[in-house]
Amino acid sequence: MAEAFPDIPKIAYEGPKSKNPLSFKHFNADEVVAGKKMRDHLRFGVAYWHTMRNTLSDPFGGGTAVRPWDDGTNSIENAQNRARICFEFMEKLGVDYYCFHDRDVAPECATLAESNKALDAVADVLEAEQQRTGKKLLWGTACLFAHARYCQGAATSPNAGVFAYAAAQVKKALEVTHRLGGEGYTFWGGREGYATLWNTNLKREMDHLAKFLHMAVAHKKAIGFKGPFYIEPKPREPSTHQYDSDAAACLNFLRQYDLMEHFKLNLETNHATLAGHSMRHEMEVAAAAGALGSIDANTGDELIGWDTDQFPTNIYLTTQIMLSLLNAGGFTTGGLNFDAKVRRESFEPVDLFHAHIGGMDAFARGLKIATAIIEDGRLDGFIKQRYSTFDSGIGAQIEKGEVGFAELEAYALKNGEPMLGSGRQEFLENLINEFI
Ligand code: XLS
Ligand code: NI
Ligand code: NI
Repeated sequence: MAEAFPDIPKIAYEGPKSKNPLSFKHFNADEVVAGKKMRDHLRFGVAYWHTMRNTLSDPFGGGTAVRPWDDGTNSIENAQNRARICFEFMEKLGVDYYCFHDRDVAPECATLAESNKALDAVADVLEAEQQRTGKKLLWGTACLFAHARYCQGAATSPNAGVFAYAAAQVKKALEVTHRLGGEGYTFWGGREGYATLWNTNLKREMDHLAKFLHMAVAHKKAIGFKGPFYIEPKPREPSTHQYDSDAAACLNFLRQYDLMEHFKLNLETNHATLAGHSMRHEMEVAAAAGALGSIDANTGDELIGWDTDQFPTNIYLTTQIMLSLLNAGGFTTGGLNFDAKVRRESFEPVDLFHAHIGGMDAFARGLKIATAIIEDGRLDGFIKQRYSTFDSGIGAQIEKGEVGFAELEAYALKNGEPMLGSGRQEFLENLINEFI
């Protein structure tokens, strides 16, 4: 097989002074930062759907991507060839993980049985390539949103036959993920929501979604898959409203339907901003519930109100993400999956390298900066101090549940107006800038 990227060398770390665009300035895979190799902190993943399958079309025009290795057909051979090229890409880039949907790696065929066979045939290649290269599957998922049958939802479709089809697809995708040693499995419900409430029984749809996920848990146990399930929140797009709208809504859903112990969250930056939150907010909400699982690393555009899935290059953003991640103890099964695509104008294969290198370097800097902030201790010290009235006396009694309203009334009557300290936001923003 001819190489897909003959002119591109293996991307090496050359340090911040290098002028070579095809090198890392900050990501040095085996360098130890805060007690761990950078590759083990960051656990980068390539998103198969964007990197291997996105033609860069938009609602106003067809694809622009030039991918000389792809013959443009839906044949199994083309799919298998693409799979090999994905591994060539990961090897040159030095990314350790990848993520896929069933229908990105293999074609959807005329029948479910044929689609399953096609998926097996591509999984043969994925398995062989994983063994050859040591690359690993971060998570797998089923595409329950592209085919016309899912236009009114999958697990929340008003049609039971569609629910069954979706279940069959997840069953297979889960089995293939398990076969490939996937470290997790993701549910993103792009069509699990509604376009209008005039035709929707919201309660019934949410009940169905919960049933579906319980069945998935049962099947996971049946086949012995040990990795976590992730739910990926997103408020809208493609549906007008999606049930998994943000981290808090997902956690509430999981608790309501008794699914908490089986799920963590896969948080995506652009979804957080679509929900009107910062990524850090979503991470802190998930971490507080012990449900911070994995990250879809990308970014949106402030001037555009949809999921633009751009590669993250903003050091403030990566610093915040890495700070929350380090404070939460880092990844276990999760990683930083680049759920991002090159711009439509960036259609050459080499652009895929520039994009990933930029994202990896941005996160490497975020990791180093966050580590420096933590080691410095002033930020954390300030926050500790800010809550210190809860460390002893009446505050400690409140936290321990030793007092009620009557005792607190007596305390307030006796002590009068409390002495409140400044929040010092500007001071802290300046402090963070010392590190960036
Ligand atoms: C779409 C989602 C999707 C999931 C996987 O917006 O981000 O790509 O990550 O189904
Ligand atoms: Ni995503
Ligand atoms: Ni997305």
